[in-house]
Amino acid sequence: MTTRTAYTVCNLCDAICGLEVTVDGDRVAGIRGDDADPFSRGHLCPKGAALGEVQHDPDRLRAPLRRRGSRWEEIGWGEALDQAARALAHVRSTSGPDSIAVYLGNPTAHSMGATLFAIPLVRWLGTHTVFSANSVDSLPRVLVSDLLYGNQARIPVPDLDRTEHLLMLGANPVVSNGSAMTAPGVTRRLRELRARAGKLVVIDPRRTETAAIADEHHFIRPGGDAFLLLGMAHVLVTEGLVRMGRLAEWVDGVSDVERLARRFPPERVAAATGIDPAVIRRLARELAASPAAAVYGRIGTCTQEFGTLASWLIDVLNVLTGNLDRRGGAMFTTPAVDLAGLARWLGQTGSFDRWRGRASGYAEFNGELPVAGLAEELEYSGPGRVRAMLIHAGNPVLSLPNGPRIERALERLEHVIAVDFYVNETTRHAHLILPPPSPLESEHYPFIEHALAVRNTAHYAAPVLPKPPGAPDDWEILLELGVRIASRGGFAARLAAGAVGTAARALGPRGVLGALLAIGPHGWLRGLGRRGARLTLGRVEREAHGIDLGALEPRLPQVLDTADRRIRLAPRRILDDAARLESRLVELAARPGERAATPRPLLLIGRRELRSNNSWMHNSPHLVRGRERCVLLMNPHDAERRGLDTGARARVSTATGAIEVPVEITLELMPGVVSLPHGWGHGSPGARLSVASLRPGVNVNQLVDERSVDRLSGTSVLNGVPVEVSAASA
Ligand SMILES: Nc1nc2c(c(=O)[nH]1)N[C@H]1C(S)=C(S)[C@@H](COP(=O)(O)OP(=O)(O)OC[C@H]3O[C@@H](n4cnc5c(=O)[nH]c(N)nc54)[C@H](O)[C@@H]3O)O[C@H]1N2
Ligand SMILES: Nc1nc2c(c(=O)[nH]1)N[C@H]1C(S)=C(S)[C@@H](COP(=O)(O)OP(=O)(O)OC[C@H]3O[C@@H](n4cnc5c(=O)[nH]c(N)nc54)[C@H](O)[C@@H]3O)O[C@H]1N2
Ligand code: SF4
Ligand SMILES: [Mo]
Repeated sequence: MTTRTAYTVCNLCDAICGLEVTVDGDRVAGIRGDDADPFSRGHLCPKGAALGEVQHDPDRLRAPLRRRGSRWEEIGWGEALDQAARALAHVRSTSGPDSIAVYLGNPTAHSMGATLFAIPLVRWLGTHTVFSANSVDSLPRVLVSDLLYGNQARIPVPDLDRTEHLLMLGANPVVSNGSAMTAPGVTRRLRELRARAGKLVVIDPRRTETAAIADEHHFIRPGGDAFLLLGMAHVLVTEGLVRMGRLAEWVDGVSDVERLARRFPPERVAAATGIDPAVIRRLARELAASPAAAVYGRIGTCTQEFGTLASWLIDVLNVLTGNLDRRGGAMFTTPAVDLAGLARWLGQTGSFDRWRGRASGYAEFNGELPVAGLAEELEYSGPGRVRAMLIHAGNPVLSLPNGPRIERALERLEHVIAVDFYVNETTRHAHLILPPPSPLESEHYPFIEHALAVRNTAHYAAPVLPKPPGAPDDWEILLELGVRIASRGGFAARLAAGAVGTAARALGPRGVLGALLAIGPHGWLRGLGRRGARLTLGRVEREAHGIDLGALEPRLPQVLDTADRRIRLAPRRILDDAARLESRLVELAARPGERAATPRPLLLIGRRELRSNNSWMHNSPHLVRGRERCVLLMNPHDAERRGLDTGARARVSTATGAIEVPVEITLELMPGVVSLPHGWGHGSPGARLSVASLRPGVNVNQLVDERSVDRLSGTSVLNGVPVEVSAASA
């Protein structure tokens, strides 16, 4: 058998590690981190190492499946695409575009082809009933970028390798490998920060793996970040520590922010955070004193009651301390493919509240509705009600709030079409499943991750293994669906579909990449290419380990896409939302029992695990072996009061649902807070996940009230969910 070595870039998370894959014939014999990758320098985590198991997983689908009653039959690609297109075209022409619902899941954004082809397909379908993982993830973050900088894709990233002081809230990169901060080998980078005498401060209701390697960790009451950050802003404002430096020239609204901050002294917000006022003051002074500091937040600051306010205040602190766009601060990237620039050029820098969900009433963002309204929109029974759904790379039954209600709504649809390679908790309700190639059978160029990376790099990878003969790529599935739906229209539509289809097939994602690289900031078409690093598709393809394009560079004011090219630090919508903070303080003052550092009732937060990837890698034997991971973490004080011991089973309930899980008692958890991971709850009848079903875990999203949102953005509250916990009856 011939053995060869191939190089690729892992697309499972934001870290984009280079992988060295050893292939024996058509089998993956081993996967290592690619030492020659200038960015990831050999880093690898257990998920990347498990890609071989995904490749050879007998449960992974290689051909389309059509449901026949309670059975599945394998069918050919031509027939499958025709049937899917016929169903969608019929629903669209008889009930209107909104009667087709769409969900785009997390892996859509990690797929080179789907990134380029999914949005155009959805736009072209013309439906308003569109949802994505964004509203359980980064929506507050992108909304703040839209409001402040005029472009949702301009997201400041901590200049991790040069910062002297990192204040991190609601993120656990040692486990998640970094998110909206592409930094492969992030643990090493954080250790290097400390080794150069920098300081890492972590704010989290759990003493996380990241907190364990930090200089300082402070427990925070879930949902308390906006209070903490406002308290810190208060200190900056009242102690004369606002030093914006060169930023002052471009920032509007500072006095509005100052006025707001003055109302929230640390002593007033302390109870809502569980953090001592003296500590809040010191955190602010130390942030201000550092010559190069960054404030950074992620899932814990986004998917909570005050998600937009907290995300906004992170940028506010970076601006007030002069750290935005400063070396070692929070910087904008200069990626080889300039998505934000492209968005500006296309006039797609972001939109908010142009219309509302017809059943749920939630505000639109970017032509999408928040998933908080998904079940309601599916259940809507008025004219143009939803009859069909296209689910791309998503498992909403496990991933979204009140999964069981979504599941019931799916069961009632006439056509559910899933682009996915597993029959899982969601796709078991599909009528057709169209499986894309595996990650090792796909080409990669991490457009989005490059745009959020702590260094500018470019990494293209050709497929490591051939896909099954005749099988389309993920992007081809999306393209062919569109072309086939369009071809069912009149003569002109057929003609246009034919032309667009031919051009798009000829170009493909690689062709688009070539064009985007050429016109990008490092591209050969830009006369002023940086330091000779002129990129062509050919060069990017040849350099199999990826190309380093240097450290982040200051980008203001060019990156501002507001009409007047200024930063709008105090958008009206956000200032108005601050009223909610006031009323929460009043509420807490009226109920002193809740005020202390120990929340009552218990507040549930989420957790990620190194060997788990959202809802879909639990069918890998290597990842699920060892100790049980779907357990409820609980502080000894709270456990004891409920008569619970490690290993006991607890019943966790809310008004939305109840589950039973094993308990693990640990001092890691702030008293009054409990933690469960998401993405579990396998073992549904009809799913084909033979490994995952042996250790199914439970679906935490059965507990989450889908109507509980950050009021401003519509983002689901996944952290800080009030729960009752008791010993499970035998
Ligand atoms: N309670 C709670 N819920 C959460 C979270 C939380 O912290 N707490 N986190 C939320 C977050 S941040 C996210 S991003 C979501 C993720 O939730 P989802 O959007 O559902 O995404 P995944 O669970 O990653 O994967 C979904 C599906 O994609 C398929 N898939 C994998 N790769 C590909 C591919 O290349 N192409 C196609 N077509 N399919 C593919 C998998 O088989 C799987 O069925 O979960 C959210 N849900
Ligand atoms: N191994 C692994 N890696 C992953 C994933 C995975 O499933 N597994 N998922 C990927 C995805 S889709 C994403 S979006 C990223 C997410 O990347 P991260 O945001 O870094 O990941 P989390 O572990 O969810 O970290 C959120 C932290 O917020 C804390 N927290 C909860 N509530 C609050 C609060 O109110 N305030 C504060 N300050 N903290 C709070 C939690 O305890 C947790 O430590 O990870 C990605 N990487
Ligand atoms: S850290 Fe992320 S990108 Fe790197 S190997 Fe693990 S899953 Fe893949
Ligand atoms: Mo995510």
